[in-house]
Formats: sequence, C-alpha cells, structure tokens
Amino acid sequence: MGPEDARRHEGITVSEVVRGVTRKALQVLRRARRGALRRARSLMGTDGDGLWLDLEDAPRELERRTDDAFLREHGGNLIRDGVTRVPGAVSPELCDAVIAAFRRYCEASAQAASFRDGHDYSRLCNFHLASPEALDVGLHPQALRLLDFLFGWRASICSSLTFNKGTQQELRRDSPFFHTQPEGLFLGVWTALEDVSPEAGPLPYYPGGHRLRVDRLEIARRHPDASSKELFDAYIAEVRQRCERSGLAEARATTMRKGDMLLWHPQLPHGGSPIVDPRLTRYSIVFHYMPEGVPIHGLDAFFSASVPSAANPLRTERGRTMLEHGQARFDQDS
Ligand SMILES: O=C(O)CCC(=O)C(=O)O
Repeated sequence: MGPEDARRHEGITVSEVVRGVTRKALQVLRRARRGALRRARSLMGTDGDGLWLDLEDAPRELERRTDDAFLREHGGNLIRDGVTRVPGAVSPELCDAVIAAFRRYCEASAQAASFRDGHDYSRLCNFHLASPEALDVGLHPQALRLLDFLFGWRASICSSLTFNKGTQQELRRDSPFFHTQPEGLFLGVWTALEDVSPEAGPLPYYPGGHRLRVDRLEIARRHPDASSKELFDAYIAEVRQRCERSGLAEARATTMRKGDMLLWHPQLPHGGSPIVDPRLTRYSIVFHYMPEGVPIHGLDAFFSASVPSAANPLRTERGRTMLEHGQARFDQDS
C-alpha cells in the first residue's frame, strides 16, 4: 500500500480535504464581503450602483443630509454639473512644498531621466507614497470632510498623479479605470499647485456629461474580440458623440488658481487641452478616491460582466486607508 493509499480514509485524500476546506473558507469570506458591502451601501444611502448624488431626488436628499453651506454648495454643483471648484483649499506654502519635493524626487530618482523631455517629466504615479507633502494634499482635512460627506462613508485614497505640465490627453471618463463594486463609487480631486495659464493646457470637461449613460457591457458584446484598450476607445467615442449630440458645451478650467481644487464625478468627460506655450509649466496633483473597503479594479473588469474576486492590498497612513502600490513611479503619459 502506497502513502496516498494509507492517507485515504473513506475514499477521500488529504489534498481533497484541503481543497474542500479552502473552497468553503473562500465562500464564507465572499459572503462576508458581500454582507459588509450591502451594509455599507445602505449606510451610504443607495441600494444599487452609483453615488447618492446620482439618485433621482438627489437635490432633496442633499437638503435632508446637511444644512452645512459648504457641503450643500459643492454637493449641489456635483449633482448638477458633475464637477465643482473649491477655491484656495490648499495653502500656497503647501503647493510650493509639493513642487519642491517633486523637484528633489526627480533629481534623486534613477528612473526620472528616462521620463524626461527638456524640463518636462511624464506623470509621476503615487507620489503621496514617497512625499509627506503630497500626502498632506491627499489627506487635506477640507477635502476629506467633503469627500466623506459625498460618499456617505469614509474616503480612501486609490492613487495619485503628479504633473509638471498639461497632459493634453484625449477625452476620458475615470469610471473605466476605477471600476468599483458596486459601480460608480469614485471621486477625482485635482489640485492646481500654481496658477493655470490658459496657454498651459487647462483641463477641458463637459459639465452635465456625467449623466449621459453609455452601456459598457453592450460595447463589450458588440466587439467580442477587442482588447480592453480598443473597448475603451469605442466607449469614449460613444461618450464624445453623446456629449456633442446632446448639445453640452465644453468648459475649460482656465480660472484655476494655485491651491484651488476641482472635484469630479467618475462619469465626468474630461481631458487635457493642447499646450499653446510649451515653456509653461502646469504643476498639479490629482488624487483618486473611493469609499473605504470598496473593491476597485481596472479596464478589464469594467468591460466584463463578472466581478473580480482579487482583494485590493491596503495600507494605512495617518489613520486613513489607501491602496498599497509599493512605491511612487513614473509612467508614460497616456
Ligand atoms: O491633469 C489632467 O490634465 C487630467 C488628469 C486626469 O484626467 C485624471 O487623473 O483623471
């Protein structure tokens, strides 16, 4: 009799038992996570997908939730336009400190030279994991107070991007890159670290474009063999077409001054306008947030009907959770 036969008891091997126990444990974990999410959703105040700001009676819901003038103003703007500007949120000293930290980081980083073109760098991802100054912006008390209110739940940092120039990027929505479960639980916060010149590639966006529905799964069904990138392009082409057909006017964030924050809805169509004067910098840092504990995944998940089961690794800094990305790194501009 061999060792496996010896371990065989009532026809079941040890490895089969281990597999069974693991399967059961995973089922229990998934059920617990679904339960926790359901409880979180009911506390956040919506049963389905999306933020409570997307509810049909959101203006009334806003009045019900707060009589604080600051929260009402920005909640109201986000409901109507999908975007709101908080003037002078970050002090000029902190803006300068982030720029100085960015320059020090670029000088010290072995990776930076490959992402440099003259005085410009490609995007620096997750600088808040390397710089306490950048983290100060991400954990800015006024921003967090607003975000916690808008989520109806504690906000958690998903990622950040730091730029020293305009991105000139094509129109996009953030929802495909930050696909939460349930859907649409995301907010972007862009901070100008210096006054933005109209010639430095200010951010273009479509106020009200966050309400235009484009069916991500229908696009995936229509292009069964397409890559995620191709599906994204098809999705954005449809978003652009819907914006133009619905007569929405494009706006530009040309009035952004040093320290101003721009908050946007996950479905707000936005991009980067052309840089007219290439000598100009446009120092900025954008943070991406989700409610704490909500699973978040990328493009592949957005164009799929199934929900990925991989958990997001987290870390906690100064009492706030954030996604664990290891360290800051440069990336090519998209
Ligand atoms: O800074 C910009 O031009 C846009 C940044 C952005 O679109 C984003 O992080 O989602």
